[in-house]
Amino acid sequence: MRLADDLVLDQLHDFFGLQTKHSKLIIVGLGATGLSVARFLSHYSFEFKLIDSRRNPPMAEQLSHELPNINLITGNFENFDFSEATHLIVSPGIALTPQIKSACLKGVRLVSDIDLFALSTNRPIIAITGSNGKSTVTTMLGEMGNAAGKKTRMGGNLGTAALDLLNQEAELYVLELSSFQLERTSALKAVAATVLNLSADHLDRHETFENYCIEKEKVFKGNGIMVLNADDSNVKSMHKQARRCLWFGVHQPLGFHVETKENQDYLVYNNDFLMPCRHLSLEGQHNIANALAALALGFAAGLAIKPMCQALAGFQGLAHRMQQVAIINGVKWVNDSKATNIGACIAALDGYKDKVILLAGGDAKGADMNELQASIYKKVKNIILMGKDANLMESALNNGIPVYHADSMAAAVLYAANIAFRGDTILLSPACASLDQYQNYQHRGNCFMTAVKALETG
Ligand code: UMA
Ligand code: ADP
Repeated sequence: MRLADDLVLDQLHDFFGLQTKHSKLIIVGLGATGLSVARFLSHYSFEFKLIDSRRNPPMAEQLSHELPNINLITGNFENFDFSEATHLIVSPGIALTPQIKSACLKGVRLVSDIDLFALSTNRPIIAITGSNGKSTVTTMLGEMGNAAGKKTRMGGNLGTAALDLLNQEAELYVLELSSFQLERTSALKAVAATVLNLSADHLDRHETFENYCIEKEKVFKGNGIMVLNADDSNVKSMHKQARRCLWFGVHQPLGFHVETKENQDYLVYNNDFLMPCRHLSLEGQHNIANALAALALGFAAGLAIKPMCQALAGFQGLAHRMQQVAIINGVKWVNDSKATNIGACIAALDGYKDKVILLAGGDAKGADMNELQASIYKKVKNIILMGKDANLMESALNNGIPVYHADSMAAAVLYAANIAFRGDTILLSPACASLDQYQNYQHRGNCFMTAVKALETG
């Protein structure tokens, strides 16, 4: 639900000193976030400019259609004077450049779309971050909330910009938040929040793993319940004695965890056996961790356990995450294109008993590829590399596993098909971002699936 307009304006004023008559705002970036902020600020009659470094920003046409009077400036930011603003709303895809930081040092306030969202609703917010599993857990919780009788809206980094979720009917919001969004957010007040897990990602933006963890920890701003992964030492160290905290973990008997009874594994909370793990449609230990996290967050937000378990049992998973694409001549093809970092690729490989043929590579985003070595050594029999950092990956692996370099997805799929035997699994789990060769991870996954389907028909 959206608060009444005068209440929202009061909150914006109290928290950020925003005033419709006096504040000068600049929205930086015209993607999904920029457009949602432009709609929001227009609704409250704020004066603002919109800038984007690209000549033709993706939402320019939509903006001119919806808000034809907005001043959009395109082109390089280098000579742009950010200090002419009182407030900057910088889209998550844009790093905080020295010019932006220097404007902030001069007193310009940084506000995020997530801040604006948090100050515009009094409905509970569940906030989810982590290196991997965010979209899966956010979607699980969306379904759980609705099953438990609360009109639940989910979005944020998942896809729909947070401000576009605001509506009168919503009773619960579930937000997936990235380190980029959290970096510039200060007004979040989730009733329950989690960092699902931490492994190196986006180091090209955050420079060090420590910086990245500091940004992730901002999801716990406010006084809500902290939902913490007992299996992850970096997450565990975020525990604060003074705060209410709920634990989850596959390997630790704390809070929401796993126990075996009569040879069957169950999801358990304290001493209550909630549901057998085999009732989950999703495979892999990491998805058991995701289910436990979702239960803990829903419980913290007051959702009833029974409908949450029913929703979990019916949850079929998202495309491009360990998605079985086809079985051709007894060979299983799996699309895990969303594995855009090392942690996701390791989780995928660790879920297999037998060795697989792995398709990997792309943009490593500054990550140390050596961390993949152990899992690849144990679980991969052939590796096919593609993309910008293929050579970097090969030199980091250096473990005697046969490597083949492919210059296209079609060539990679064809090669994999030729070396596979009946009973093998061929897994696309790139451990890298896709943007060096594709529009996004969906595009990469679709190219993989098209190439696999071509084998079937050809
Ligand atoms: N860009 C420019 N110049 C500009 C503005 C943007 O070159 O002036 C580039 C950015 O560097 C980036 C791209 O445009 O490569 C998109 O940036 P953006 O901030 O405009 O993106 P939005 O369209 O607003 O989408 C953002 C999130 N994107 C990013 O953080 C990069 C979306 O997450 C999110 O769904 C959306 O807000 C709504 O909340 C996507 C994502 O890739 C899925 N997230 C990263 C991830 O999951 O790893 C963090
Ligand atoms: P995110 O939104 O954080 O990127 P997704 O749910 O989209 O997370 O999954 C991204 C990738 O991470 C997929 O390859 C998926 O198989 C893998 N994954 C999902 N949950 C986990 C987890 N808990 N730990 C490690 N990897 C995971």
